[in-house]
Amino acid sequence: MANERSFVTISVVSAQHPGRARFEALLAAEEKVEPADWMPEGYRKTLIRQIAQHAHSEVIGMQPEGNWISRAPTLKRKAILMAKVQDEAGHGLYLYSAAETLGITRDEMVRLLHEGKQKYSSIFNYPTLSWADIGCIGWLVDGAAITNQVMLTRCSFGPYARGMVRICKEESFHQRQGFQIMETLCRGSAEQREMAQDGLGRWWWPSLMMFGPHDSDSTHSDQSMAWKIKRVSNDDLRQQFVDMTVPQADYLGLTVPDPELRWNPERGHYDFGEIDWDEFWAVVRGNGPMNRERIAHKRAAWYDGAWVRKAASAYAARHTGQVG
Ligand code: FAQ
Repeated sequence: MANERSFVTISVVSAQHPGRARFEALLAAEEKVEPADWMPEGYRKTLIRQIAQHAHSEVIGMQPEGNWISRAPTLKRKAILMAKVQDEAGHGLYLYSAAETLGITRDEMVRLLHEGKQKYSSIFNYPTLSWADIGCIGWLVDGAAITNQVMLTRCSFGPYARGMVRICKEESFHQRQGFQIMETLCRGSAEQREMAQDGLGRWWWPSLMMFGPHDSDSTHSDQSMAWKIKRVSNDDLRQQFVDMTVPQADYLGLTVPDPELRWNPERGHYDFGEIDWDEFWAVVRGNGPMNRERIAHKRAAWYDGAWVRKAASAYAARHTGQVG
């Protein structure tokens, strides 16, 4: 009985933590929660999960485009692609830094990724088979990423929201360069138009999958929306992306590979077909076309680069007076 009473006391105390009222007031006032503020443990864990997954996506996302740097069709395209891929590395670094403010280290996040305990976006498990795929990644993948990330600039957690502002600016340049590659191909030879159409055919559905499962199947959405981490639901964002992108495909003269796609004047939105959720979950669980290669490459780069990290931290330690 004594034990039961002390349990009740502890629960009441933790439910009434003095920081909770301030946390809830910050959310209600649309102000930012900062790392030093009290926050519920679930809020902290959700942010670590999402930000780490986002950071890993940016870093693994360098691989499909990196595959074409040595084969870009002109020097100008090569320079643009190199800059874009480096931007993605930078996005990963901003995001790892934002997650570190929540009490996890970057080494720990990388370890969890390598052990398959943290995820990265399904989209990066598809191969880049032609130059048009580089156009499709910029146009569709960066387009989907921006659609998702604009709402994250209003995320309740300050470091994530601020990181997103800068990332969105860079992603819009990425989206434009991808669209321009598609435009060039679509105005080119019959073979180039065919390449562009083939790219759209392969990247359309995986791009729609980036937004995650239907709202009714989403594990985290309700709580994340209540905490103002996510501000728009998976299905609403997916609809926004379809509504934005279909007119762009029409402008390019390309056919979206969905026989059910049509404008619905009553809804004021495009209706579209059902995603192959078996494929989505297979990719998320590690069985997509490129999952094994992506992680093997990531792990190899981490281990091959160990000497660089060691040298850099020895240099930093020396210059901050932490050694000899
Ligand atoms: N892939 O309950 P929900 C980019 C998982 S950045 C893999 O709805 P949540 C830039 C989800 O984690 C692209 N897994 O989850 C670039 C959860 O599993 P868990 C990355 C997915 O978190 C461009 C389960 O399914 N962007 O592209 C996916 O509320 C070009 C249930 O799902 C971000 O990460 C998926 N697509 O909503 C870079 C944005 N979808 O964790 C290079 C930030 C869902 O319980 C080149 N993240 N899952 O084991 C988000 O907004 C959210 O995390 C969602 C998912 C919307 C992705």
